[in-house]
Amino acid sequence: MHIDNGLTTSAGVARRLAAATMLLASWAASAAEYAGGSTPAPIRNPAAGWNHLWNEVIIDITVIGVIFALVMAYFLIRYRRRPGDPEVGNAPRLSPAAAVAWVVIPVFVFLSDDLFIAANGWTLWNNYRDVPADRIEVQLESGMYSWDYTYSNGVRTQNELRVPAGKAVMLRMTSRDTLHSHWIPDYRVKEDSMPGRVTYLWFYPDKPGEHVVTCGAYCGVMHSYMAGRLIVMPEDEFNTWLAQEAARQGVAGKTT
Ligand SMILES: [Cu+2]
Repeated sequence: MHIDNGLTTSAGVARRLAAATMLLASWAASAAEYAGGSTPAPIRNPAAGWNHLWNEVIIDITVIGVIFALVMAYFLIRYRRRPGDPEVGNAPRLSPAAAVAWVVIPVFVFLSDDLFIAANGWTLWNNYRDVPADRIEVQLESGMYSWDYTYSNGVRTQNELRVPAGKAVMLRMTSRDTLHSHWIPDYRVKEDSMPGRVTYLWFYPDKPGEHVVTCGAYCGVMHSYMAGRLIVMPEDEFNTWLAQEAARQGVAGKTT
């Protein structure tokens, strides 16, 4: 029985080409839509991507390491020198083609794996730099030795960053003295803050909880004490807290 798999007849090929063209067009359309920001894109959480890539690398080097160790151990035993063996071995010489293949094929296999990991790293890096449009922004000024946050309504906190759960948070950072690095290990984000420049980082606090903020760049003798807390609160609790703080600090209604 003849089965038309779309590759044997010219009509089939044309049909496939048309389908591929439509697919490309729909990709282009969705990419343009995403760039235009008309549809909220799903959150590509850098922390999740980081964990995923980390596991991938660990599995990779473990599998490769174990296989190589086992093969090497087997060869060591199998081809060990026995009493009476000649000083110099007499293994058959490889043909030039076989010699080239022994170099090219393994290089290709391992480079493909490296390139695969590198491509994933590139994608992840882009997630780190691409802040979701639906976010809250907090300004941060670092100094020896504290983290000073300012919310958009003017509320200020020191060494305590409160954010609502389920919303991307972006920090716009600078420094009043020297180089610091705002590090939230649980969210796998760390970015330098420095005088005369504004840098940023973002993270996605998906559920309420408390996390450590610390400084990731040596900034002076008290560097190791430069720690703070990140408190992720349910959104309504956060809004209540922010309003109360605004009233307490006398900044209600003021925007920065
Ligand atoms: Cu510091």
